[in-house]
Amino acid sequence: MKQLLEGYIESNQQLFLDKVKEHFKPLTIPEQLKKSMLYSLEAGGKRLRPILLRASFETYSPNVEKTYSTQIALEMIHTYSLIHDDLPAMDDDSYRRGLLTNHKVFGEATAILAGDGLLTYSFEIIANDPLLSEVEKVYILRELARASGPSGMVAGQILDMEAENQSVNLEQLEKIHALKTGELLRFAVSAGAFLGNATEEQIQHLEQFAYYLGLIFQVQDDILDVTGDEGKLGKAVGSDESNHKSTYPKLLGLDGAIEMKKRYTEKAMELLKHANANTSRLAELTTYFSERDH
Ligand code: GRG
Repeated sequence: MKQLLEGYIESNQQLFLDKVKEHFKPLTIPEQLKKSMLYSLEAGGKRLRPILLRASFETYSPNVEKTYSTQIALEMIHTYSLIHDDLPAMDDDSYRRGLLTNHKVFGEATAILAGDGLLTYSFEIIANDPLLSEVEKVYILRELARASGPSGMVAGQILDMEAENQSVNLEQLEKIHALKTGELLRFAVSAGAFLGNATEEQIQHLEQFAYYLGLIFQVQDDILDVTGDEGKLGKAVGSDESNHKSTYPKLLGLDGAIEMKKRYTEKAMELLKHANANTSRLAELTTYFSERDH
């Protein structure tokens, strides 16, 4: 079962990279900007958001070609957010996805512009997709803007910054993560279901599931900071980043964080059970999110 899921994830990663090349090859933009955008976009990464979108689509419909532009746009926005998050003005990180961060290679000004380019080009890619109807384009563009913008991920980022060195309770921590990381995951699930012709009711149901999936993703991220290789090497306890941020293990202890992840997973699985569709792929991905080791 695990191998089948990994094969599914890997084949989509390869397809994803092929499609990225198709979209960037004809693009006539300043060479350094293109290099900087592609450096981060092709730098690896698990491509969890694209696979989630695809799995949600396939819950309702088989014709996945229709999802590629939205998969790419979503990952481009995620990548822009990581480039900007790594800048000295934000988290000031030197490494990401095992490589030097974008600003360490191209300089701060180019990294900012690469992020801006990824963000805006993502919308152009969707608007130009001949496989999407006008109604689908408007829906996807609006929902992507909402999830990534000042009511979504950007709001989560500023709340996270404001919470630095403050004591934060569980409710506040959940709010930060539901916005900062959860909104793009929610978009992945709802956009996939919408393009697959799910009903409004089915989409709303899956959005509730995606809320818990986002929290599972984040609590596991925090757990890995303590127990994974980076944690063992001291990132979780020694670095500036780890000391000023609120995390589940800091708030609840490691065992409490693991228990919380279990509760979120139960909620997510329960919601999937009542989704009125074959949600087995989404259930497998939920387990994968909860048990991932990097
Ligand atoms: C700069 C507007 C703006 C937003 C940044 C998402 C984010 C908001 C910052 C990332 C900070 C961070 C490390 C959050 C923890 C959760 C997270 C999003 C991890 C990275 O996502 P993965 O694990 O990364 O999917 P890969 O590299 O696999 O794509």
